[in-house]
Amino acid sequence: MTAIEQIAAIEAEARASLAAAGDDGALAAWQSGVFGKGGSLTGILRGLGALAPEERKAVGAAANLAKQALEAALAERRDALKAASLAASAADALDVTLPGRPLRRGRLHPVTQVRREILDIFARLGFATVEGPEVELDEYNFGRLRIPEHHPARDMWDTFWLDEEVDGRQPLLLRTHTSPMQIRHIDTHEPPIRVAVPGRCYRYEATDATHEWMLEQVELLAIDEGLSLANLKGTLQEFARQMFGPERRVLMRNSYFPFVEPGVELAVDCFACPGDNPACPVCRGAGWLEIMGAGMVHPEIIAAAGYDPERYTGFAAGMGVERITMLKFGITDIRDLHANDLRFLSQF
Ligand code: FA5
Repeated sequence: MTAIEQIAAIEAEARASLAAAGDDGALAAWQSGVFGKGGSLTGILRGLGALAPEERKAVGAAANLAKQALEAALAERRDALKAASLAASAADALDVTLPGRPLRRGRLHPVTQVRREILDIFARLGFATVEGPEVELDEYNFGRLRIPEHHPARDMWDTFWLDEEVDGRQPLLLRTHTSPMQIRHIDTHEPPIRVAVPGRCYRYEATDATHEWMLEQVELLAIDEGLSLANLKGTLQEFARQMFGPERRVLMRNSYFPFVEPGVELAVDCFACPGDNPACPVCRGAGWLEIMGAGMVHPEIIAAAGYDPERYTGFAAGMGVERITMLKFGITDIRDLHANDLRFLSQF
């Protein structure tokens, strides 16, 4: 084999082993195997001196060409390995530039928003918030509110009854209003009393645009010396002003509830019609939507709790939170509130 053939063989062999070198360590070993002290190409270059002058020129030129070509091949291989390793680490790396998936923000149910607003207004007027049981004794829901068994006023509040008993006491029912908390509260607290009682109530009701079988109420109870109907009226007017704004008209007219004397109800002018449309689902042409019953606490209830009704008087009110929500947001059908349709609920 001539020296030129030998150089070609070394180059071919070096190119093959370079292609097999897969990391920096292998590249360094290859480099010293070719260009190092005892390297294959170094051996040829070293032997040049022993050659005849004309042969030395040709072999030297071929050896230098081979050296340059192998150096270029090494640089190329190093770049290729680097690019491959970058691509591999990018493949399993976290791409921090990818935009996140947006979180859908929830919101409070419109009835919750309005309940909180009602309680905030009454808190500013000095009423503390307290709560009572939804499963109630007949005695508190009716009896002690002066609605004895077989009294026609029971027809106003038909409900769901339970077979269970609590501490041997029966009958139990789902409360029809928050008024039983009037009795529970005066039994356990001394005047002056000023409380607001939010909570769910249940009625055996034929539902329509303004009636549901489950409703929320907020009960108000104030007992003190010297309270009169004027205090009730002032409190409710201030509530209506803060809740609905000064431009909305409020009507107070007399009504009957066995546990108050005198009894009134509060209505707000209809938002859904000019007040004269008999087909209006909200007011049926009456022009007003009733939002609460109220009145002066019956003296017999104050006396039954152990207080002198000549000295202590009080007022109470029970308002429908869904009805107030309807007025507040212009909702024409109460049944939409608990139908759980997000397309409806997310508007408020
Ligand atoms: C009562 O429940 C009395 N406890 C209110 C009361 C309290 C009077 C204290 C005197 C003193 P009434 O049944 O009218 O009264 O209901 C009161 C309010 O609850 C109504 O004005 C109305 O806003 C709301 N409401 C009553 N029934 C329903 C119903 N089925 N669906 C939605 N809201 C109702």
